[in-house]
Amino acid sequence: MRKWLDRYYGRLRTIKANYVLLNLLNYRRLGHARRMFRQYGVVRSPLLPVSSGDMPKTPGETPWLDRPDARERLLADARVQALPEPLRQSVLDWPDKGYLILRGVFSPDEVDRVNRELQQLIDTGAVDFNFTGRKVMFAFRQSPAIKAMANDRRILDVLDLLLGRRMHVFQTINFQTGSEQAAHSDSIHMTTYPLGYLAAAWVALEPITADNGPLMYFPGSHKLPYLLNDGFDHGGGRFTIGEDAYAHYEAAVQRSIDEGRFTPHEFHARPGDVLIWHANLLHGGKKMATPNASRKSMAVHYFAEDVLCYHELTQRVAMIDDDH
Ligand SMILES: O=C(O)CCC(=O)C(=O)O
Repeated sequence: MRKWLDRYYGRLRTIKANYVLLNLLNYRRLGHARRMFRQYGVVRSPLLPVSSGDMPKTPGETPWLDRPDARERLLADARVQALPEPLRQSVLDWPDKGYLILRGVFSPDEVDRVNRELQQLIDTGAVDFNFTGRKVMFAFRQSPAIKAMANDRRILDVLDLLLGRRMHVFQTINFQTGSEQAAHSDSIHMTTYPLGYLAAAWVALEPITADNGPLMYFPGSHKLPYLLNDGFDHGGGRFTIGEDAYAHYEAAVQRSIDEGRFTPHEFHARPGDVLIWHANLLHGGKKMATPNASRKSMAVHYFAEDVLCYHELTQRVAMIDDDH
């Protein structure tokens, strides 16, 4: 029965008309897309499917640390020189590595509060795992502790500096076990115009070791060209999203990892440690050595102010609440 339902919902997710209907029902939450369409001259209703092919032909402004002179700019920047070590060095390394690690950001109390509130929300049925069975999406809308962690200034200040714009929470994903998700770039799921104005922070909410499916990432891979719908066989048409689009995307990512000989790193962490990654850094979840091991953690995805946010794979604009 479960398999049949999964297949049924999987099919529904490929029909573009369903997203148009969903958009219509959530019209109020498309204000951001309406404003950004106007700002960037995209002549299109935000109700309709949209993807990178519908964006302006000029690429728009590149984030300052994705430009060739990023390191010189960082070295000349008084804000960067004033940062304490080791943060200053990590920020200097960002243009080359595409990630940075902040150790011990959150206290055991802050971590406990998040774990407790999430467990309560799960126990009372106020939140549930999504179709993957592993992710609790958007729990920051119900949990003050999760909202506070996602909006913590210690993370946001670093993100604002790295992206050169004010960053805002788009979504939280809470995990109780490893995701075991294959390597991907967030920009296939959450895309911006101009490209690159997204970043993620991943918070360890218990000890993370080689055993419980740590986050893995490929330093330097953010410099690969963005792989979007026109770069792999997505199999979609005018009315449908290709049923195997994501599998084909994952295969294309794996090929570029193999060609680029990127080395996977694992984020082994203590509760409260944070890893921040670039919009295009390839990353995923390592297989859990102990099946179903507990791996409490949270990923937060952030968009920059004044950029258009949309979902390339499912070809729809992002719904954004004004009070996010
Ligand atoms: O936590 C993981 O295992 C992967 C998280 C991830 O890929 C994401 O949040 O984009």
